Amino acid sequence: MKTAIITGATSGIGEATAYAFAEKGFKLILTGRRSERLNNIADLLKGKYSAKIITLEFDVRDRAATIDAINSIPEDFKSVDILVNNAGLAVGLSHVQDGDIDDWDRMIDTNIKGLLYVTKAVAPLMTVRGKGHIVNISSIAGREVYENGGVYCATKHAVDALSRAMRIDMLESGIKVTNVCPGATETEFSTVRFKGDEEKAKKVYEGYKALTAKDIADIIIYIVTLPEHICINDILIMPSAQANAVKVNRNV
Ligand code: NDP
Ligand code: 8X3
Repeated sequence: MKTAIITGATSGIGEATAYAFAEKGFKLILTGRRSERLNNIADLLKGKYSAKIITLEFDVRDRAATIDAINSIPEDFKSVDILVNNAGLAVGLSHVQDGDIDDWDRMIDTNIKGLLYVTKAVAPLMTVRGKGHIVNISSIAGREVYENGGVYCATKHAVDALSRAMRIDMLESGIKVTNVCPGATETEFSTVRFKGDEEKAKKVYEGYKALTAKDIADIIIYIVTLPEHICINDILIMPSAQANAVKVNRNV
């Protein structure tokens, strides 16, 4: 039975990935800041799939809390096979010259530094066994830049660069690295970007069929259950109605 850690498992892609992994019989370590949600999801999955699950509540921006949480993983969950570095967010939309520096800090600290802290803490659990698979959630925003999204796009370009770097650095430790780039996926992402404005968030997904969190989770399951000798290095998944980061056909 394989063991997976999923960061940001309290909603969206992370939560859907937790469901998909539990259905396949993985042992799970689910993480996030909202402990009530984490525990509810864990209870549901234990009930539905008899899944073996522990939850770790921490903020990936907090270096000490991240290290402590990973170090607290009990012995019977320590043989980690898969890390899904999913926790992340966009906050605000603005031209760089008008940007809110607190928003920049939240994005950079979560999407880049948080991903690095988690990776650094988890990697020894893989290197000691000479195998593992890290799945980093980047974005179409890691492939393109768009107006008003500069800092978020920069963080996701950094995830792309780190995925490529990790693939080189971890090759001889037997660790596979996959960079997953979703296009528009309907989750809490836009509500967070618009700081709780649900009306604005809803408009992002109007007039076309966006991806669902489950669509991405199903692809992650495919990626991590391929034979050991195969690694999907990089994958870009878009809704059929989306051509690039900004061009969406809203008349479908
Ligand atoms: P959601 O807002 O639904 O989920 C984000 C998750 O990240 C939550 O579980 C949240 O948990 C967690 N998270 C955020 N900040 C922190 C933090 N500081 N510490 C720990 N956990 C944190 O959005 P998505 O599911 O859409 O986002 C998941 C990933 O997918 C992100 O990296 C995002 O950039 C990426 N992505 C999303 C796309 C989209 O269109 N939705 C497209 C491309 C990429 P909690 O608040 O409980 O801590
Ligand atoms: C989320 C997708 O296009 O809003 O990463 O940047 S986008």
